[in-house]
Amino acid sequence: KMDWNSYHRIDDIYGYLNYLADTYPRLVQLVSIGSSFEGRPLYVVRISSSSSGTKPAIWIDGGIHAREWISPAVATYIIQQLVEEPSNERLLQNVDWYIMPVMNPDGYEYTHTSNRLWRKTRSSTGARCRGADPNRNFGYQWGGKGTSRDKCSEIYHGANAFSEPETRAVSNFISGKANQIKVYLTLHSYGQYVLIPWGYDVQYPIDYNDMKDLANKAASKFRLYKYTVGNSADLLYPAAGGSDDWAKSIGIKYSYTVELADTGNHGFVLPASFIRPVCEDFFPALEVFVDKVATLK
Ligand code: 0X9
Ligand code: ZN
Repeated sequence: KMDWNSYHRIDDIYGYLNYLADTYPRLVQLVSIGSSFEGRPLYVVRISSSSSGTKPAIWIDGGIHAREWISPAVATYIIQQLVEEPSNERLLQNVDWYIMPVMNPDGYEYTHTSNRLWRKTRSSTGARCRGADPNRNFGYQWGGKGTSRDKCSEIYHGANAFSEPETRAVSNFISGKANQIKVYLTLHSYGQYVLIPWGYDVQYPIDYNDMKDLANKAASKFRLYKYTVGNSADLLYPAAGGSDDWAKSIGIKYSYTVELADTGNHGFVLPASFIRPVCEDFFPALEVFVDKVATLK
C-alpha cells in the first residue's frame, strides 16, 4: 500500500495505482497510454463518478523531471484523496480527472538506483550521454530559447519534437481529449511558483489575465507555503518545448506549471518529512480549478 511519509519506488507507486483500480473499479480506470524507453507502462489514472463519462476534465501530471520527487508524491496524494476520501466527493461531481503521477518512470527509477539528481529521460542518444529533457521535447516552439542540442546537456531538447516515447504518448492521449480537458497542471519542483505561459519567451497569451486571475485564486488557498504567480519566462527564464506551452497551444485555456516546495534550502532533495505538509497545503487549491471548470460553458 501507500503512504506519504517516504518517497516510493516506481513499482510501489504502480502497485498502488493497480490496487486502486482493482478496489474501486467503478471510480478508477488505469489507462496505459504507452511504454517508456525502458519498457515501463505509462499510466494515466482516470477518476470519474459517471460511467458514460464525458464531463469536463482536469489533467494533472507529475514526474516529468526525474529528480523532483515531491511531484509524484503530490500527484499520488491527490489520487488518494479523490478516490478514498468521501468528503472530497463533490470534487468528482462535475469534473473528470486524468492524473499521470510519473510521466518519466525510467528517469524516476534511475534517481533511486544510480543518480539522485538525474533530470531527463533514459533514452539512448547514440552518444555517450543518455536522455532528453522531456520538458524541452514537446512540439510547440521546439528547439527555441533555453534548450540545447548538446546530448549531454540537462536541457537537451531531443532529436526532434516528441522524440521521447513518454512525451509522444502524453501528447497523443491529451490531443484526443483536447475538447474535454479544460485545465492542464504539471507538477515540478522547486521554487513555489504557479507559472503561466508562455514559457518559450517573454510573451503573454491573449487571455493571460483570465489565466492569472484563476492562478491567483488557487494560490490564495495555500496556507503553509507562499507561491508566487506570474509568467514563466519572466519569473524563471525562457525555455521552449515545455508541456505547459504545448497544452496551451492546442487550446487548453488554463495551463500551468506548478513548482512545488521548497524555495531552495533543500531544493530537489526535499526531506520526506515535507511530503505531508506540501500535499495537504496544495490539495485545497484544486477546488478553485473544479469550480472554474464546472461553470465554463
Ligand atoms: O525548466 C523547466 O522545465 C521548469 N523548471 S524546473 O526547475 N522544474 O526544471 C520550468 C518550466 C516552465 N515552463 C516552460 N518554460 N514552458
Ligand atoms: Zn521540473
